[in-house]
Amino acid sequence: MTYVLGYTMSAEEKAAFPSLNPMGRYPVLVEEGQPPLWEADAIVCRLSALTGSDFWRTDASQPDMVRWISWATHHLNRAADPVYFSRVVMPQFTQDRLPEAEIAQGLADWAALLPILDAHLGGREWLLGDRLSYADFRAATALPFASAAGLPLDDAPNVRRWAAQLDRIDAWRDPFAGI
Ligand SMILES: N[C@@H](CCC(=O)N[C@@H](CS)C(=O)NCC(=O)O)C(=O)O
Repeated sequence: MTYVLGYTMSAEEKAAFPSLNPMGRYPVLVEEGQPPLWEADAIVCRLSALTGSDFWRTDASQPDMVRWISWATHHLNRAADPVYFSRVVMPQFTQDRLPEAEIAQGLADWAALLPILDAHLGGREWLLGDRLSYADFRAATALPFASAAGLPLDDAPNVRRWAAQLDRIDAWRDPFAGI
């Protein structure tokens, strides 16, 4: 049996976690006869192979996909993180906020990076062309929270169009439906 441990874990599953993931984090993919697989990107890669999907590309577009995953992880999402964390997450449990300089740096980086994404999406339906891939999900990680976090999209019409496209995917728009 194959299953992904995540937000719906029982207390018993959580208690077993240290042996499944030395990071103590989820998700973790558990497959019979295989060591537990942790890190979301690796899990998507494996699930895509198991289901015969090209959501994780294995063809000539694979380097392009990895490029956007890497760029989003190391640049765009890193810029958005402190802004989102301080303005959306922290208010839910504390009066504290991240230092204003950290927010300002995140916003400046976001403003500098977003045009790169917007230019690439001009004339392309998805990041890799005409079909959705995991790169779209990774690069769009901050978009569902952009408005609440005050991450501007005003000068990025292609990004807004692409975000609206993603929102038409049920599992993207409401990932916790039914949980
Ligand atoms: N780089 C890891 C991040 C994993 C991670 O930070 N997961 C969060 C949930 S999204 C977590 O387990 N946090 C600890 C907790 O909530 O107890 C990945 O991509 O899987």
